[in-house]
Amino acid sequence: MADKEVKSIDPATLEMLEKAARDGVSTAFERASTMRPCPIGAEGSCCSQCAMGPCRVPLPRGKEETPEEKKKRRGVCGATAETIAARNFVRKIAAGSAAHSDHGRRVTEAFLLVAKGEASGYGIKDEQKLLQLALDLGVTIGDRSNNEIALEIGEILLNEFGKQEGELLFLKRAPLKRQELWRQLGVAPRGIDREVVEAMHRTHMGVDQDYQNLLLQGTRTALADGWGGSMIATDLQDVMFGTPSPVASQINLGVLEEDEVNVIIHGHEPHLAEMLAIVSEDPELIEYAKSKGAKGINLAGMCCTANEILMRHGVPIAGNFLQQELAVVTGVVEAMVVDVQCIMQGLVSAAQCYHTKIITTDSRAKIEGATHMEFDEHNAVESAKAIMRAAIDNFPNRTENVYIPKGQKTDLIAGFSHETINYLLGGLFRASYRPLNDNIINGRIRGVAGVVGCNNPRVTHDEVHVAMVKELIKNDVLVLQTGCSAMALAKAGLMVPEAAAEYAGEGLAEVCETVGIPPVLHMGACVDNSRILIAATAMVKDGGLGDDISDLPAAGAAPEWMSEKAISIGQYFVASGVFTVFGVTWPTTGSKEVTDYLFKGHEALYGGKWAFEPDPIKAAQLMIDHIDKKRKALGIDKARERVLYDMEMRRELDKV
Ligand code: BF8
Repeated sequence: MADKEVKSIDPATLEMLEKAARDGVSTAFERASTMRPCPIGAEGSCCSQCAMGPCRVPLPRGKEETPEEKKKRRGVCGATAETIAARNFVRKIAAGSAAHSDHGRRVTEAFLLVAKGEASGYGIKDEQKLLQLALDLGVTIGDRSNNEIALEIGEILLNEFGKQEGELLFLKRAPLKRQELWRQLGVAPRGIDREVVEAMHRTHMGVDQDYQNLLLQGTRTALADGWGGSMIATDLQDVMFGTPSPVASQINLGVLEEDEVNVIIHGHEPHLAEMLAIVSEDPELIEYAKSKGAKGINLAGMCCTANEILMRHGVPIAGNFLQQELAVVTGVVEAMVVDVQCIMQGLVSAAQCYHTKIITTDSRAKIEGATHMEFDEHNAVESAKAIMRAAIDNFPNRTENVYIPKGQKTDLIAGFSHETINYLLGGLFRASYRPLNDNIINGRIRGVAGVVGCNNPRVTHDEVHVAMVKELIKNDVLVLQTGCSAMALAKAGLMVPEAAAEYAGEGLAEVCETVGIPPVLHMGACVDNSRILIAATAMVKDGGLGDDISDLPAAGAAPEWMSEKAISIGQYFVASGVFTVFGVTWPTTGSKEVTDYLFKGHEALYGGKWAFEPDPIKAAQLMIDHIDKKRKALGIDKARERVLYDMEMRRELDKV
């Protein structure tokens, strides 16, 4: 691991941090070094649910707690450290699930406008996926028009949010054994909003005060995210905007252009980004940009919106979460257009040092000091054009204080949706995961890992992601990625097919070279973790690797997490049967019982469990050990041993 004082492993980030310091601009990196995390909050031992507190029940420092001391470690209402840690954890899940699901709801509402012909500029781009969705949901196809089918699908899926009874329809996509398990445990979500509301109710003062029971509701709320809100978002976005297929692009702050109008779209929901991608090529607007002295319009993405338009349009990415303020520090960004989630309020004060306009576009997310230009899906083209014109009008206001870390951009291939992987592996006419399963069974591929999630300035930016993924692929583990983690690996040059020969173990490299894919596959934004659930289910259904997700030689990780959404994602992966490792910090350490329940007890319940390991190599090793344990249980460890022996020999040969 690099020195803790090293802020990032990314040279572009380091260069821009120097400029930020010269310009006197505050960034998250600098604020993190002056703001020590509250140790009581960090371990989940602060309860602020009522005005008798906030109550702090931290573990004693530097000594073992006696049973007497433990008895006294309670809030004013008598809540134990267990109840408090579980409440805090479940509230994080509720917030994360709400964020992904409210995104899903907005997508569904936009989808309904499209179906009714009331959203100019949008349409149904992936008819095949629309029809597949109709089959999945029991919607009659017959000789109905796409819009009629879409209308019924949209209404069914919108109902998933407010449904009070039954269970979410997409749960049926999971392996049968998993569905049964969820029913037996009483964690099958009934309706998305209902589970979030119930989680908030049960964590209110004086309600659920049994940590295991609280965490069951945490699971139900998280499943409502992964197999509900997020999955709905992914599916409907694919139908409206196209299912991603392999696309080449570039990433990092070097994608900004000195002589063009630079517009960065930042946030999560892709409707506006889609429209900006289209209008950025509008000849009239390009002429308008020229009339202001620019050579053209350069659109780039930031955070998950970036992933959405990268996957579907190849729009370059300016950076991941911790680079948002640094993009402004270049001095060449005319507008940073934001919608919801992961948008730092610090952007506005950074922008005050330059000419950059921070444009908020969603009534749910306004920022004091930003310019608000509400995006209206009914008039999407006009709305997007107005925003683009505001950016162009700002070009003449640029000062001399500009610096782009030139050359700091890396090639990448993205667009690995579940459908694309299926097609690449099996071919158009018999798309399947069979070749992947076969290569896992014969040991060329040891297993599969999902490495996802955020950046966090408490650790060296991007370092933990990159070190973990390199260790995994070196050990023949195929890595699936989303979110800011995917961007870290793309910047490090691992998302091109040539990376297989350079970084992957012999078996994985051989498979990647045969299929022509990188050893690290970019599957999209954080809501697209639902694609990983579907891919895992497809592997189960293809046979030979057990009959549930928990049987697969697979693991998950969010090594630089910071967001409540990451906790929700982690919990739905665990509850879907996946061993999931988080880095940075762990939010329940204030209660040994709760932590043990998540780290050990959950395995007996779900076949998946949590782990915490901040060291990326050790964390990767935990994942590999888990994968090997699953290989052994499946009786496919022998094939792998032979390959390992070959690798040993190869290493010996390398030494000669
Ligand atoms: O949803 S990975 S920092 S951008 S929360 Fe945010 Fe984390 Fe990035 Fe996307 Ni996901």
